[in-house]
Amino acid sequence: MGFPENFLWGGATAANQYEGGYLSGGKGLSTLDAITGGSKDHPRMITYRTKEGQIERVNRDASLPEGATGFVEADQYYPSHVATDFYHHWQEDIALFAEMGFKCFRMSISWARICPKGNEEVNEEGLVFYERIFDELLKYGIQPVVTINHFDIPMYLADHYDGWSDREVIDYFLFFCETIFKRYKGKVTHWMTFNEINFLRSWTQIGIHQNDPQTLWQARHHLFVASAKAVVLGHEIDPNNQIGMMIAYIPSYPMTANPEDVLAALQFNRQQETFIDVQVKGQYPAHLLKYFEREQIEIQQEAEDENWLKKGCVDYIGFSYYMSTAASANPEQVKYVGGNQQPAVKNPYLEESDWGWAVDPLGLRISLCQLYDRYQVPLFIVENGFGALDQVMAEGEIHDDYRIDYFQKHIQAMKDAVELDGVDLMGYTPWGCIDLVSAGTGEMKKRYGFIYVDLDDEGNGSLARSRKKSFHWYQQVIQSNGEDL
Ligand code: P53
Repeated sequence: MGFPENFLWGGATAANQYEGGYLSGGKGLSTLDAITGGSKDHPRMITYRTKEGQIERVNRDASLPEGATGFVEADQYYPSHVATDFYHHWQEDIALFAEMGFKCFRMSISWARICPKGNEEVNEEGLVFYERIFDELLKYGIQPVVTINHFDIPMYLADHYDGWSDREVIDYFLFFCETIFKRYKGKVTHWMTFNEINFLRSWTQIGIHQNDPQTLWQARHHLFVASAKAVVLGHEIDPNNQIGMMIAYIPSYPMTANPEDVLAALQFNRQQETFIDVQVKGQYPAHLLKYFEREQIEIQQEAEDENWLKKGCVDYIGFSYYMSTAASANPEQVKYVGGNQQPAVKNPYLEESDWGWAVDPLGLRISLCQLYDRYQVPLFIVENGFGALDQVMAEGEIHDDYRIDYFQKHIQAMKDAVELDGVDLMGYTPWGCIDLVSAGTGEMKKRYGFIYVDLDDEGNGSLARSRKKSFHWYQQVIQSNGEDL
């Protein structure tokens, strides 16, 4: 009973939110380097230069006008530039992960650090940077779990191409994949292609200049083909490679037993499951093809694309789980946007974090069941966690009991799914195991870590690391293989 012996306990991070060193060691600019800090009520802004040379800003979810170029201003604060400085603290941080007993560590490789312009020019210093990190992890028996692309694209590809809506970007991406698969062969065997592929929709994430449905679905088609080709290539280079997909999973419940609400929830959930259908079953679901027909969306495909999608099915489903949501057929009710979700209904049965994310541990068991019943491939929870304000006490300690409570309940739900429902679960990597910059708001004060980093929303702080109460708690969870919660 309990978790399997080889269960991958660990933690998760992403380059743009953790690494920093944004222009060090030969790294090129990434789109996310041009996005300012923000807050729950003030969206992050993309800064760009117009054709006339003027500097403008738009909401980060918007797309850029044609010809605009992502731009970094001297007097603005861009949290990705230093982030929480893994670039200079990697040895210290990995030692802390080892102390917690991590079996794996999820991180992403910055595409612009390996290919500064996103094209076939390779930055050897960047390759060496990650190589040292992988060696250091392996020294402690920690398996690297690598997200190939987490929420950004080299700025050059966004400026000189139309980001992912341009088919040529597929080949540039595959060149990047080939470079890292070959270089890290034997060191990294766990990979996933695109982080939260269902959330990619803006200039910062995929470099597109408009985000109408036609452009967006064309870009998504290219992402699917690129992901499938990467899976095939990764298996060819090393048959030991396990290559997964990654989706943000926010299950929706019908607000009432009214069948119309049930249908609304089904339609909400489909929007996410579509992305799994393509990557696990290797084809577009029927309802999506009907949607294309109705909306007159025409995807430009090449003859072999269909075959690639079939051949490049993933080995596992990686997903993030933070919250659930509710759906109603009544448009009056569908106004509320909890956290960073799409329009939905507030669930009166659940409490929310300070950022409006509905806390729902049982929803994790429900998600695991839904996904496993439907797809029958191994699952990997690659993000879960509680973004909260932490208070540093006089002696420097942080009593984050609210975080322990969140994890205790979610790990119990995950355990039930394994023990009672028979779900095949590979591992669990809580998000931001060390404090890092929030993707949604760019804040530091929205913290997820077991390890505290001294840095505030304006970039002040010593970057010193310290152990929170949850650090010791998680250490004991791992040591007991999830028995001692
Ligand atoms: P932050 C929204 C909802 C669910 C997952 O998010 C999300 C987001 C994006 O805001 O993204 C993932 O930092 C993502 C991470 C991100 C993490 O969730 O907004 O993969 O990069 O940091 C938490 O609190």
